[in-house]
Amino acid sequence: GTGKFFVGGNWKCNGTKDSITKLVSDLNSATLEPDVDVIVAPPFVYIDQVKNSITPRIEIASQNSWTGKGGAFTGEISVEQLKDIGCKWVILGHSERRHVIGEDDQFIGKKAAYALSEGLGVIACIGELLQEREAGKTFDVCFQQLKAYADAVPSWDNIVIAYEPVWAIGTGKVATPQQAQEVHVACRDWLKKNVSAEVASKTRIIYGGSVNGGNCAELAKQEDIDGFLVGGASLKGPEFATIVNSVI
Ligand code: G2H
Repeated sequence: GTGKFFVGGNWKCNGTKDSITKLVSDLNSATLEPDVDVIVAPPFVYIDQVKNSITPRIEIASQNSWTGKGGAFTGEISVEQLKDIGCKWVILGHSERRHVIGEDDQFIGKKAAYALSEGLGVIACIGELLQEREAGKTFDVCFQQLKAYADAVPSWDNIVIAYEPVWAIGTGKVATPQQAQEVHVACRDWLKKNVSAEVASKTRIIYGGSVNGGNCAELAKQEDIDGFLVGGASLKGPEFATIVNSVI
């Protein structure tokens, strides 16, 4: 793998004050391998609660951020506000935002550039739809999404790429370790050709899509899988700890 293993828990639009109190307490009592960056991304409204109760061993991400400074943008949350309540990271370009909400590459690139300029780390998601995979367009789609980030950001120092094939998200249908590895290698190669050899060798590429306690170990063995972005299984403390501890 490349760099420090990175495991993010994307809680999506799940949880209540009570269920999150329980999840945080389970995470606080879990044994986590020291050599792993561990991040959780609660829904906005619970970030403050989580930040005030979770072990400092685990950093907080938001699941979205606005493209610029706050102001008259009803319903949006600014990067400055996220920093103010203790976020260190933001997940951007998640397939649910691309395909359910309708965010496009340019909009996502703008958000990434602004978040980075303010010092947040960006978990930059990419990934193909099932029909794109079946049409043999997986690499094209991933490269186009990578290019949108590359065109927008001044530096890759604070970016982790999350490859999440859309057909594997929340479906229980995980990519095989070989399928994931193949795309991770292709993305690294794209970075080498289009950004720099240094960025290609330093940027962590994590996998997301139905990762769980049972399949994480095989995926983690792949040379170019540098961690995971976990949805459903991150809502269970002990299982999330198992995934964190799958670091080789
Ligand atoms: C992919 C993943 C986390 P899940 O979206 O971002 O979710 O593990 O539930 O497929």
